[in-house]
Order: sequence, then structure tokens, then C-alpha cells
Amino acid sequence: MKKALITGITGQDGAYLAEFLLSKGYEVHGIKRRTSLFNTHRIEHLYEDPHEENRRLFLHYGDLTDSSSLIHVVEKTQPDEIYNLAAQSHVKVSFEEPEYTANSDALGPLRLLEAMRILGLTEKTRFYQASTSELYGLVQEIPQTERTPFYPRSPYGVAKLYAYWITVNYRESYGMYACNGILFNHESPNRGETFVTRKITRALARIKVGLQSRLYLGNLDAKRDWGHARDYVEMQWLMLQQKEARDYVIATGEQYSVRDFVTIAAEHLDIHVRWEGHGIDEKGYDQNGNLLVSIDPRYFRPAEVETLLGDPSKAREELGWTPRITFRELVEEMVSEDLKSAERDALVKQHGYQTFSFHEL
Ligand code: NDP
Ligand code: GDR
Repeated sequence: MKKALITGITGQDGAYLAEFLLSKGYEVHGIKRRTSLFNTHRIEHLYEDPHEENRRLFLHYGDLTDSSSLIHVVEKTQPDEIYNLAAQSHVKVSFEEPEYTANSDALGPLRLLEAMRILGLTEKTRFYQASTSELYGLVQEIPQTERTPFYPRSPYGVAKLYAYWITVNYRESYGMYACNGILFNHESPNRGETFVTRKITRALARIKVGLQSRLYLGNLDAKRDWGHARDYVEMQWLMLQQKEARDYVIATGEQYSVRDFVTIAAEHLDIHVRWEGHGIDEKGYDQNGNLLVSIDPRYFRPAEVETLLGDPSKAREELGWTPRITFRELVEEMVSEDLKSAERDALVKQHGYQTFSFHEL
């Protein structure tokens, strides 16, 4: 039985990847960090009672900023494959916590690669680094391929640039099977609530059932190449099953703006959107009951990545990979799941209980 170690198993991709690897017969080990509240809700459905025999999912405490914990877990688990998905992954937050972001996102992968070297696992263990389209930042060509020059635009992007090159460097220096997946944005109903897609679907669903009145966003004109996380984690696994370690762009090759995303999500809910205007009542709707979307500069970034569009030809040709879920299917799935939770929350509120509503997301 193959053994995989996933850092960031409690995140969006980690949860889908764990599910995928378990379905492939792997023994899966995940590193989770200590938090004051449970942070395992995304892998709740995979949980196995630690007292049961023959289980295949194991969790270990650890942190990308703590070499000793990483060395201990890697030594204990002796994995065939390491998927480094853990990161401070929010671009806007990286401007507010640049040093921590560098520590976890740049030095974290270095610590893992060093753990593999110190423990003599450079031949046994394969390493996947979660690289990102944020490396392209101020884009130098459209669409972006594996050969497009990088120009990161945030502390997050700069930290991930180090991680990208240290992965290449360890591959070239020590002959390790180490590779980068340069993944463009990928979303799902499990996406963190502060990323723009989930913020939109969650807010629109809550507006639909009367729990929220307005949606505040930042740059509506930013364009992204949005895929589905479930499709993309399969690619992460495929990249570690090749003869030779290589880096690949993973994208859909289609682009939409934030404004498009709002419009399409609203269509699914039968909501008409108005973009800031006249005749608006205090609830954010106009006299015809249309939803209002307002711009709030607090969501602008000090330096923005305006447009990203990936060319996944290399992955298609060499690995036979193409995304299966379309953009509209993705939006529809996210909206439907958020509508279910909004309806549950509305019911709870109707019976006099408090629901979670944090509007500063
Ligand atoms: P999430 O933010 O959903 O998950 C991040 C995970 O990392 C969580 O499990 C989080 O733990 C964990 N984590 C954060 N900091 C640390 C730390 N210091 N030590 C240990 N664990 C930590 O991200 P995604 O699942 O969306 O993304 C996965 C990876 O892919 C990230 O590296 C991201 O930067 C990268 N990426 C993502 C893309 C996307 O569109 N989703 C595109 C390209 C790259 P906790 O649950 O406790 O917060
Ligand atoms: P991104 O994702 O920065 O691309 O990073 P995010 O969803 O945060 O932003 C996408 C674009 O939408 C604009 N935007 C807003 N963003 C947020 N979060 N909130 C808003 O209210 C809002 N309004 C407009 C942003 O300015 C931006 O242009 C994600 C993360 O998953 C990274 O970890 C990953 O590496 C990249 O995708 C690829």
C-alpha cells in the first residue's frame, strides 16, 4: 500500500486530495496545525475512529513554520509521496502578514525538502509543491504557459516564487523527484469563505433567503481562469506518477471577470443584479427588488493581479489531463450548496437562534 503525506489536509485541496488518494487505496497521513477550534470539518466525512483497526487516514500535529515537527512526522510516516499544500493562501492577507507568509509559504517547502534529505528519503519519496498562477502576477504574455516569465505582485506571490525555485533546485541538485503544479484558481463548495467566488455564492444565497441585504466587493474587473478543485487534485497525483519530475500549468483556458461570476451566480438564483446606482433603499435593493452590489475599497489590494489565463496544453499532451467540470457547473454547484446552508440558517433564525454572519469577509 502506498503512503502519502499531505500538508494542509484540512484545507480545500487537502480534503479533496485525501478523499481521492483513499479511493486509490493509499494510506493517507495529514499534517494539521493546532487551533483553538476544530479545523477538520472538511475531512469530517473521511474521519475514522482512532480505536478502529485497519484505518487508512491518520492525522499528525505539525506546522510548516516548525522544522522539528516536520522532521518527526516525515520520519514516522516514511511516505512515498509528499503533497505540500499547506500555506497562508490568501493574497490580500499576505500584505498584512508578509513575514509569516514568507515563513510558511517560502521556508515551509524548504523545511520539508530538507527533512527528506536529512532522513535519507531523496530517492524513496516524491514531492509535490503547490505552486500558483500568482507567480505570473503582472502578466508578461497571454495566455500563460510553463515558459512565461514570472512577475509576482504580492508577498504571497513572492514567497511562492521562492518555493517554486527551491523545488526545482532540489530536483536539479540532489536528483529528487520534486515538481511544481502551477495551478490557476480552483474553487468548490469547500472554498474558504473569504475568497471571492465563495464570498459571492455565500452572500447571494443569504440575500436570496433574506439573511443579508447587500454584497460588498473590491475589484470587479479582475479576470481569472477558474476551475474545480476536484478536477485539479487528480492532476496533483498524476504529476507524481510520471517517469520524470516536471512542472505543469493546470488551468481551464477560459477566463471570466469577478463581475461575470456575480452575474452568472445571480442568474442561478433568479436574482437581478444592479451595480451601485440610484433609487436604492436601505436594504440594498432598488424599487424593483433587484440586488445591489457595492464597491468597498477595503477589498482592493496594494498591487493587483488584473488578468490570468492559463494554457494547459503541456498537461493535456503529456499527461492526458483535461478538466471535466465546466465553469457554469462549478458556479451552479457552489450556489446550490450555499443555498442549502442559507436555508438552514434562515430556519434556525426563524426559531430565535443566532446564525453565523460575518460581513467583513
Ligand atoms: P486553503 O487555504 O483552503 O488551505 C490551506 C491549508 O494549509 C489549510 O489546511 C491550513 O490549515 C494549512 N496551513 C496554513 N498555514 C499552515 C502552517 N503554517 N502549517 C501547517 N498548515 C498550515 O488552501 P487551498 O486548499 O485552496 O490551496 C492549497 C494550496 O494550493 C495552497 O498552498 C495554496 O497556496 C495553493 N494554491 C491554491 C490555489 C487555489 O485556487 N485554491 C491555486 C494555486 C495554488 P487550517 O485549516 O488550520 O487553516
Ligand atoms: P486570488 O483569489 O487572489 O486570485 O488567489 P481571490 O478569490 O481572493 O481573488 C480573486 C480576484 O477577485 C478580486 N476581488 C476580491 N477578492 C476577495 N478575496 N474579496 C473581495 O471582496 C474581492 N473583490 C474583488 C481580487 O482583487 C482578485 O483579483 C487565489 C488563492 O487561492 C491563492 O492561494 C492562489 O494561489 C490563487 O488563487 C491562484
